[in-house]
Amino acid sequence: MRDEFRYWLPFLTKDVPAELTSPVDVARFELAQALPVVAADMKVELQPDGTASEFFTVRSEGDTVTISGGDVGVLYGVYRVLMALYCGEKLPSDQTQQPKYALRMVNCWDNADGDIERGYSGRSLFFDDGMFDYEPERLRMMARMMASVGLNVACINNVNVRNPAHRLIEDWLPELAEVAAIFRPFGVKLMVSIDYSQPMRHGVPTADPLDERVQNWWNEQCKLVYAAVPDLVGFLVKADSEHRPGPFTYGRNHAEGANMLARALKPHGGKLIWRCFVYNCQQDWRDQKTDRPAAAYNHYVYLDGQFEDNVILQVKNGPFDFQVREPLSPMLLAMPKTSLAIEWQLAQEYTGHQIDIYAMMGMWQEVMADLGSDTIMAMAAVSNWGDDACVYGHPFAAVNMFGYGLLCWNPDAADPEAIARTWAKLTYNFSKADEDTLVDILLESRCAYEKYTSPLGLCWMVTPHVHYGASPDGYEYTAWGTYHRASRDAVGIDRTSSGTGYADQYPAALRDRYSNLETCPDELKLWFHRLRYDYVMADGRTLIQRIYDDHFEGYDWVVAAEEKLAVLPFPEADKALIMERMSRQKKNAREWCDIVNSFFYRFSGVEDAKGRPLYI
Ligand code: GCV
Repeated sequence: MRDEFRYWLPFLTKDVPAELTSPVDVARFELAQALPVVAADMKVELQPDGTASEFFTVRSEGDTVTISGGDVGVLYGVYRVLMALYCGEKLPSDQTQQPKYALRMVNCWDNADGDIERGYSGRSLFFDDGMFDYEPERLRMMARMMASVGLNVACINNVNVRNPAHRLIEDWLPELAEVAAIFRPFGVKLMVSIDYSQPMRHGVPTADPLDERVQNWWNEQCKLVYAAVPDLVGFLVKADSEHRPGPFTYGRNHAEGANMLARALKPHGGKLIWRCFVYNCQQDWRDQKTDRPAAAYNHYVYLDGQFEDNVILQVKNGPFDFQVREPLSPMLLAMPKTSLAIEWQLAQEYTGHQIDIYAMMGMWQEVMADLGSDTIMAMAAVSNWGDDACVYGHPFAAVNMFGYGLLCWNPDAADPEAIARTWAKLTYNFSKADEDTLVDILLESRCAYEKYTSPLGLCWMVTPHVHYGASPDGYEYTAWGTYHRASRDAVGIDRTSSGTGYADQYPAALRDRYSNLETCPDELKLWFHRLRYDYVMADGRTLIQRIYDDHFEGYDWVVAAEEKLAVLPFPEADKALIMERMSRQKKNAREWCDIVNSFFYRFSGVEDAKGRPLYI
């Protein structure tokens, strides 16, 4: 069995032949191989309508099922029906489904040298040694996993476009077209990240978006790109962010910068996905006025309504950078006249590197509850794939890709427990009791990780650059705008109107919830407030005791999870990997617990009420 099949598609045994070029052919192929495995007595009929539409209708009566819909929709329907049958679910008598968002994107941060920025599961599936290098079967498998949960866009290269990745839209267009052809039968279209200063590699002396020579270069380049890949979704751009080039160099704002590219893409039906991860990464840590989370709102909100209609602003879920817990990015609630996409990070950069378990469904649910699913029109997520035998680094990290697909399909129905349970059933098919154990571990994993690392909204206590392991002061005196400002008496930053004012960027209800100490959730208390160590929390514990307790409890959870996982009947290959990762997670949790607790003990001088060891 190919490794990839292990994760939620256990009923597939054969690779999809390269000759199959339409979603309907793929749908028939998948059905033919899987139906005898999942429901040998069932008769399934496909009724594609010949359009590229993504909806599907499932009708079932007795042993007969009909799946109708658009050609891609029928493929989605087949995967859904196969998964439901495998899980023993009753099929609906008549149900139509269609995705909430037209763009359900996976962003790969793959570099042309084969390295993956923030990749924790091996090397690139697309590139090696400065050029395209891929195994078509493996890409087909990735496309298939995407289609099985309704994901439909893959951006194949890193948003930090490092030489020679700019060649993707230049002399590598024939190869790009070949990769697009591999993904196409699965309803997956490609997108590429481009370098804003790309014209300057070709004799244009500037990248000023208002300069005609720049505009002409992009207009001509887009003609070539779309001649090679007519269904390319468009370009993804990281500009003026972390030293990437952008319009600010020329005194232009980001509407002027984005619109220039959007106009070049528009005649071809292309979209411009413009990332809003823009902040001052050369801050003086002594500067208490500049507050990094406020940056994106300040750069973009005043431009609402000024973007071309094929521009989508892609905004990270939180205003910092994929920390273990963050409030919703306020700019997502402040641009009603602009198309917005939310960006998640499946790659566990700050959340355990796919060594520690961290299932993301709970976070999605919380953020979407504050956002409302109609506020945005697309979703993106940084991929957690690589060329490891276990594509996801940790087998359990696969639940994040699986769940992300379901989230994009219908965020209002993306129940964390249902996602975890379905994934567990498809992947391991345990007894109910064992499945419950696994599901509980997945659902609890996020809060456990938060507890032994940086609870209460602390953020940024990771080892600099690597972002795994504890270093409470590692980012404290740096230029990145990442401070907790712990002192002898207190910790945290006042972000209310009496402090940096960041909380005022939210609509009144959220602003008040966060600004008021009583209503601000414990998990974000130190995100929004500076508190003394003897501050008494709602449950009667002091802040310092809560910090100690969380760390010890987080570690204890890991110890208990290891014991529970050790007796679950995982397939051999997974078992070894899971237990190996678990022992690393335990070591990591121990380090975090002791380092952070000692850090605060040294400041506060307060002993742990329960007498557990704190180190001087
Ligand atoms: C792709 C963080 C990461 C970077 C990443 C950046 C981004 O800063 O550490 O590796 O760069 O976010 O999202 O652009």
